[in-house]
Amino acid sequence: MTARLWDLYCRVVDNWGDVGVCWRLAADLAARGESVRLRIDDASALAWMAPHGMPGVGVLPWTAAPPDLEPGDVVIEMFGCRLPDAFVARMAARTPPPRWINLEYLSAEDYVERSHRLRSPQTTGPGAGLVKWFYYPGFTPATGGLIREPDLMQRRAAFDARTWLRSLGIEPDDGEQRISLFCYPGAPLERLLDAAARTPTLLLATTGAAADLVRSHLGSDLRCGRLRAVVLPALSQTDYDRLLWACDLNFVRGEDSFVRAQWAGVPFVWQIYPQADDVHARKLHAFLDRHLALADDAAFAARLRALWSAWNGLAPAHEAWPERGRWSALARDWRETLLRQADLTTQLIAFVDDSRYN
Ligand code: TRH
Repeated sequence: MTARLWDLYCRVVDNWGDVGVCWRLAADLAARGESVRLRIDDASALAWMAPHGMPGVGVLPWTAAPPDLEPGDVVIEMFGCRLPDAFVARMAARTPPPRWINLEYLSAEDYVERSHRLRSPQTTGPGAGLVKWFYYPGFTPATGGLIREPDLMQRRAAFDARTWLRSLGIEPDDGEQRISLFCYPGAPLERLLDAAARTPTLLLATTGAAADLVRSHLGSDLRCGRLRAVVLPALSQTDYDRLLWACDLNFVRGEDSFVRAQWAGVPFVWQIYPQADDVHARKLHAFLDRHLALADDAAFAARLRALWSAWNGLAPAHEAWPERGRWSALARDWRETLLRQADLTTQLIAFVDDSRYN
């Protein structure tokens, strides 16, 4: 099969998830022999997120009038970022026209299964005559799946936390629980610290908002009770995965780290990207509904939902923490469920090859 040429357009709204997801997809496509041009308006985060780049991925600036490049075989409009008209016009002039896909944000809500692979004929504008396809990632076989590199589980299984932590200059203590923290400003960290400081805990705070919060709560010695904290530098995506694998509990946010925590297979708490009108509350509970359907105890499920709600400022501070043994079992069972569905890149390539979706 000759390698296809994929054009991925990415507009960085804020935070790191837009570029994070786009890079993972571009790199995963290239690792499977595809050729990818990632056109992005702010590639600065890739300097630390993917310092070595990826053979097969060209990163190009998304300027107002992109250079006259012949559109590739597939054009992916990431998160509905709206392609430049001049490029769409060239897509319409190409024979055959490229497959045009709008890859949407991740959600567990029911509308995703109904909307996945929706056909949208373009009747006006520079793309008149073209068809745009809506592609939704998701948690069920009726969706486009989740990004999962083919060797991810093998790498996860072969990982040694102690060795990796030492490579960062961190000496792990077997008696400590290890918690990673990646959150938005304003996360209710004091509740987490109060609970975690009662037992020996190593809190690994990621760069940015998490580090700032930890410093403001713990001061320069980064300790409270039986908890000690370490502030990490900005990690590559590969090392961020290793951080999640090295911990017993992961606090994640947004979209990409949220998915990567699920592949880590250990308990996690998700801080969802806040949206107006509590739209994010519906998204959070839609995920919990699916996730907790695997929980075998109603009281445990209620405690986990209460913890996630409090962490997202959607409910008063939670009381009891979920029992860790059940929580670990849920994380493993949930990952097993997800591993049974084809990964996003495999499904996307099959979608592009499927003549029914021309
Ligand atoms: O940064 P985020 O909050 O991004 C958000 C979400 O993507 C959200 O859906 C979107 O609407 C909003 O941006 C605009 O969280 P997320 O999605 O986890 O992306 C963070 C990326 O940064 C992810 O790819 C992991 C990566 N990362 C590293 O590579 N190294 C690090 O040290 C850290 C902390 C993160």
